[in-house]
Amino acid sequence: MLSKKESRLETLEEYIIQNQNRFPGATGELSQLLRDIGLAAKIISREVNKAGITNILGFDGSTNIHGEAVKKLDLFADQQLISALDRSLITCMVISEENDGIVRMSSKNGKYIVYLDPLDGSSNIDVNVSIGSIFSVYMREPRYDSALRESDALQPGVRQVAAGYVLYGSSTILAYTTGLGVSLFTLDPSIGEFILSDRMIKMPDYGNIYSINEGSYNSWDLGLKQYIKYCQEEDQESGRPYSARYIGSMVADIHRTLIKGGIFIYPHSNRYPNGKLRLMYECNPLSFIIEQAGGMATDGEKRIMELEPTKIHQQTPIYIGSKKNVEDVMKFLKEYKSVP
Ligand code: P6P
Repeated sequence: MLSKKESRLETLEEYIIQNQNRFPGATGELSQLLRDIGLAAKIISREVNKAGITNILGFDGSTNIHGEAVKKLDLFADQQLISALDRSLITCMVISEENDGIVRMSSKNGKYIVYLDPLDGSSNIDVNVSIGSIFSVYMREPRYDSALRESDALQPGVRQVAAGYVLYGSSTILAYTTGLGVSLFTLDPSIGEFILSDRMIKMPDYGNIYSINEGSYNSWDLGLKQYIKYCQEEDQESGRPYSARYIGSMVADIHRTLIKGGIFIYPHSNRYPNGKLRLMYECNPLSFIIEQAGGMATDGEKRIMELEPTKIHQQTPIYIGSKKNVEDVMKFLKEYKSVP
């Protein structure tokens, strides 16, 4: 939390402008894009927080490209974020979990490409568990023609120029990074502003929480089974047994990991041979945030942000969190890799 002397209210807009001045030659367009996302987040937060009393809960009858029933709030969030980004004409295309292909924006010449998971964890909407929005921003590659192609969007996570999430929980929190550290903002609904609550946050190097859906235990690699067994053993010096925490909403699980340390794992399994979580609009942006806060994110072998994407909706296993915890699980995966 901010010290007393820093308690002067600093809004997201003020902070973005100040941050922009740290980029020589900044045009202010990325700042505008981040403000657009902040505006959409306020509108989504209002709907999420009153969803129980309007008829926006439940399903709208359609399914997304993954065959998942789309909830009304998913659609609302998708529409709010896309229209907010479209208005400032600096984004040329959006890729969203809720849309099959690329969404072409009004301006074909916008310099940014934005990936969105408009409302991640939507299976939790109807049971009032925290959900989140995730965004990831790339520069459009200068090319010989102005035609927009899906391939323009297939860039590794290390090329992100900004990324972040909004967590709609007991309060609404926005976290973002442009590569100069991670800052957190808490929405004050009484004034409709995101207020700076943590500047340049650093996560614990080591934590005693592990987060994984143990329902898929039987299809885990032996190394992962051995690591979880290690987490559950008594060892006071290392703070084991760890606590198990799993919300089933990635933004909420990652936010807890950012604040308290530990590790979040979504491995490959029989049901999800390539992992369930999406590389481009879940794993890359959240890995950017965690790395900027001093943590680590891999697919069990390689750094998430160095994976070369081949499809905009591709999935990947992910091991993400405090550096020491991720290093520990990778040791187990490597040690037991050749064991049948
Ligand atoms: P499971 C939510 O549907 C989500 O995409 C992530 O937010 C979350 O981490 C994961 O899936 C939960 O998946 O298989 O544990 O229900």
